Amino acid sequence: MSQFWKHHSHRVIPDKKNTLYMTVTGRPNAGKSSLLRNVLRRDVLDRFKITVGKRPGTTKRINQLSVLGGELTIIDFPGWGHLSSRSRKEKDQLLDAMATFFEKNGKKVILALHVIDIRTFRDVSLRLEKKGFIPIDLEMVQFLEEVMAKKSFIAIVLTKIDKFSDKEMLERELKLAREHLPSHIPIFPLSNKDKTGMYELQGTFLRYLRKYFSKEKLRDVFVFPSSR
Ligand SMILES: Nc1nc2c(ncn2[C@@H]2O[C@H](COP(=O)(O)OP(=O)(O)O)[C@@H](O)[C@H]2O)c(=O)[nH]1
Ligand SMILES: [Mg+2]
Repeated sequence: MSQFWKHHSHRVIPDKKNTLYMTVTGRPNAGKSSLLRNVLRRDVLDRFKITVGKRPGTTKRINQLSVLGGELTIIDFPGWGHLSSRSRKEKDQLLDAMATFFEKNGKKVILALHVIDIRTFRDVSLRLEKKGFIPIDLEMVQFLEEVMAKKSFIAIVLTKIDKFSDKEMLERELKLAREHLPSHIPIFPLSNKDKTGMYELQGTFLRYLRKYFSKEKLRDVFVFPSSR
């Protein structure tokens, strides 16, 4: 267990018995809620209080949604990373709740998507790395790997690729991210806006979820790329 997460394991998210979990994590504004809006069916979204925000930290609470007759629980974690002293307590409480949840239920998390805004990668990760800190995104991914079962699926989603009008610049940022993220974890660059790259992510995680649930059942919850 990395030092960082050791300090954050007190608060408890109510546990549910006999459910598997799909989690979405990432800094505020990374595009977590937008991603869920793209992969979940509309009627499912209507039950899930997902807000997509312009301001960082819009999703303040931990949103949980029970699907597939209670067999799968989808969790949209709020972002963390506000360092202002006013929100520090809130941030600590959130990290506590997340760490506690993953330490208790990690083995039941079958699918974890960690979301990073590709535009912030260079700044946030590399600046920290230069100062001798492990970037928090990297730390989160390592933490997920530690607590989840070996056969579970972890992916890193790099969002907002549509923001690059210069394709060479995008390629450079993606290359940089690939060099700094663990090479054994699949990376999906995509746009929540124009849906570029969405198909690859959906295809991969839906194929994975079919190990647990029938295609018919999954169709009740997730958008299948072909049915768009
Ligand atoms: N252009 C663009 N904007 C995005 C993308 N993903 C998210 N956004 C925008 O980024 C902001 C934060 O998104 P949100 O999903 O609420 O982030 P969250 O805090 O991680 O849940 C919103 O204004 C979204 O519309 C993307 O791939 N491309
Ligand atoms: Mg959100």
